Amino acid sequence: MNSTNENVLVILCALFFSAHAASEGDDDKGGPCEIFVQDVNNLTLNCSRRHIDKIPTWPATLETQGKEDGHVRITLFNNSISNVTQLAPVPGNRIAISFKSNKIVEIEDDAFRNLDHMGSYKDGVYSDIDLETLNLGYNEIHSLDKYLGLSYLRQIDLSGNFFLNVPESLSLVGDSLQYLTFNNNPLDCQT
Ligand SMILES: *[C@@H]1O[C@H](CO)[C@@H](O)[C@H](O)[C@H]1NC(C)=O
Ligand SMILES: *[C@@H]1O[C@H](CO)[C@@H](O)[C@H](O)[C@H]1NC(C)=O
Ligand SMILES: *[C@@H]1O[C@H](CO)[C@@H](O)[C@H](O)[C@H]1NC(C)=O
Ligand SMILES: CC(=O)N[C@H]1CO[C@H](CO)[C@@H](O)[C@@H]1O
Repeated sequence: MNSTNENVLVILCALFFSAHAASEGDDDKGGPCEIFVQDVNNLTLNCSRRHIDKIPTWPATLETQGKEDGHVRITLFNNSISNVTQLAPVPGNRIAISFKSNKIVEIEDDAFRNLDHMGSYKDGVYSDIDLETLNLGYNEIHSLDKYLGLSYLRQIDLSGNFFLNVPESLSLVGDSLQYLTFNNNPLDCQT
């Protein structure tokens, strides 16, 4: 009886430690995101539901799988990221990013510098990378800095945040912006 119980315990412990070791091993292979190549022009970086609270580094193999003029979709849906710090460059020139359902309070001034035409300046030329779609829905954002300078943004989703008014910084992307989603904010209609 006792020895059976001990054996069960030993087996349970062995299972627990091997599962633990396996998940640590995955992290070592290049961060929490998975790459999906739909076709030569479209790549998705799935960083959704990874229990991460910081902007991750991209998998090391991304560099070789992307295409300079391809579309890249990055999804960070349903994590607990609170601070959007600078994202690493991605190989591609039309970028869409979703941060939907995180805990974002703060977006650093240089967060999207590596993904924006005007921000990303290397060897004397501006890059061809354009961040076109940005989903910041269902976070805890009160304001958007005017320094973001997203020169080619076409779509932004700011729904489900804590905005009291439509951020002035959006006028800076007025030329390119085509779709703004802004429902479910505590808009102060007096002002
Ligand atoms: C794949 O890329 C092409 C442009 O090369 C684009 O028209 C198409 O919508 C993309 N498909 C997906 C699923 O993103
Ligand atoms: C992304 O990964 C998460 C976690 O593994 C999974 O639940 C989700 O279905 C994936 N999304 C896509 C579009 O593959
Ligand atoms: C966000 O991250 C930056 C860079 O690591 C740091 O300087 C800043 O204080 C952070 N902000 C918050 C609200 O944690
Ligand atoms: C919007 C959404 O899908 N939220 C889910 C995110 O993940 C947590 C668990 O980590 C769920 O409880 C939420 O419902």
